[in-house]
Amino acid sequence: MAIGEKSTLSSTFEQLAKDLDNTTIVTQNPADASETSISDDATTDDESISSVEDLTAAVLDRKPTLPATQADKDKAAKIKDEANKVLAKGNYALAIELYSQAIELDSEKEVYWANRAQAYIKDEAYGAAIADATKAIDINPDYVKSYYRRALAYTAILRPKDALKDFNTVVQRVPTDKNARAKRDECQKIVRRLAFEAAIEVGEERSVADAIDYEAMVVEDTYDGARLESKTEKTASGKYPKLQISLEFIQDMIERFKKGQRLHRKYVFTIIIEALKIFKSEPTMVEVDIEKSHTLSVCGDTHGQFFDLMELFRFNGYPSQTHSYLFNGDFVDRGSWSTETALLLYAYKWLYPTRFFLNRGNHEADEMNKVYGFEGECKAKYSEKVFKVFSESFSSLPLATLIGRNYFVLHGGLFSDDKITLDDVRKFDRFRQKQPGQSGLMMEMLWTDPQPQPGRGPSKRGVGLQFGPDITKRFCEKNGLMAVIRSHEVRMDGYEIEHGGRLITVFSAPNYCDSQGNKGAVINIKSDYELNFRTYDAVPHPDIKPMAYASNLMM
Ligand SMILES: [Mn+2]
Repeated sequence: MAIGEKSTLSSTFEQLAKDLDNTTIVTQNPADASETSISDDATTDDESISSVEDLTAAVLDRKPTLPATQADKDKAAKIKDEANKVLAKGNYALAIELYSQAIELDSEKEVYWANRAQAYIKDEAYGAAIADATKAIDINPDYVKSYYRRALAYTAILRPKDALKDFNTVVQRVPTDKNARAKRDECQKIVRRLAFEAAIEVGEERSVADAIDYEAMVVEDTYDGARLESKTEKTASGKYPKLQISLEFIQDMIERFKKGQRLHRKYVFTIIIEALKIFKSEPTMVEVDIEKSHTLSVCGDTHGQFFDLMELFRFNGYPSQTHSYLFNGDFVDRGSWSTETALLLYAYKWLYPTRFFLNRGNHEADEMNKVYGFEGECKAKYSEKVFKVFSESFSSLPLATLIGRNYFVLHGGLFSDDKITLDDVRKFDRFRQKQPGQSGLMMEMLWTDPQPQPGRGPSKRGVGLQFGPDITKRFCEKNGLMAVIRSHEVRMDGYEIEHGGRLITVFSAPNYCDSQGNKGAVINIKSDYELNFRTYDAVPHPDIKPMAYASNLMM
């Protein structure tokens, strides 16, 4: 894995580490998710789901059926060489398949497990990567690459303490490895910083947004962009001037972003805070019907791929009073135009509050933004305060949208408990917890994935769980739904219809991370509630790589 450029994030970590040299490390608690009942009285037959440890135990328990013959070993070695080539070319799924074949033939060779772990990392199946790396260590504790890969996977699922142990092992065994040492140091800083933030986070909830008086901010005469105009608005306590958004302003904003220009900080704050106010007024599950001659377009992850978002609007139509959009989470992180993407979507939310919708994704969360780029990008292009206000807005985003009582749209998927109904989602108080956390209703809505097998299973990504076609069918029947629409996973065709037609994945970041070669997709729905899929390819963008603002650890 190549070492990334030094991000702005790391200098902050350096400063924090200096500040923290005398701070005692305390145990970090995951975000509080205790108010949901789903973990208490689960009625599923599945005994162990969702933890990386369970997945790992299953892999470790796997015993070879027969000792490998020399012929098996030779064949396995050849398949492994082929898998290495395929992995280098970026075909992760095929690489995983080939390493699996090698493991079938010769299951006691640590390299096959360690290499499959690397392929899983590339495929974002971090839980599976941890399990394989652990198996490789079990076979040969001296094969150092296994610790390094497991550390990367732990980092990716935000378990820096576990990652740190493995990075320490690598540094101890290979003291000359500068890359590993740099990652170890970075990881140590993150662990300290999280401990520090947990320590200063006391009960009192202060709103950064409330403390910002954006109306009073002055836009200098030298600013060459369009300006927001004020209109006098009547309130109970009198008449006040209030900034208004217009289509002209948004069009100018798009042109600025295309040219690599920034928006004035006053407008950045104004747009985020105006959108935040609207999110706060919306229910946890927004319910929309589609009127005659209107269209609602449902999009999946966009991940800061602003130029591809422009392509989507170009061929599918820009948002308007008769063309609604729903963006189903993960519009920030990874792509290096996440601020542009989020600001544009928020501006449309402000302009068309009852026509334009956003669901929260698992990347609209602080810990993800620290690692996958959005926090670094906010600091590089605007300021830390801009990130803080964005973070506050993320905590206010609705978690789901119900379209015409037919389609339940949410970022991840269904739940660990069959008892959960649409009414539970409707009633869920999302403001009681700011972050999705490690368990509970919000985490499951934002993180889970489908699986082809019936029942529930451990998550290959190491967070959440997987649910089968029977789970989806029961949920749809019980709640009177035609289907569940979710995003969260790349699909080569941009979308996939699974679980007998009752589960649809839609993903709108074509050529995800500039490397996956997938199409993007959008679902257009009119008042007949039929689903019409359109797909599109990635378009060229300025020469800035994905993850340019991400933590060095992820590069
Ligand atoms: Mn996601």
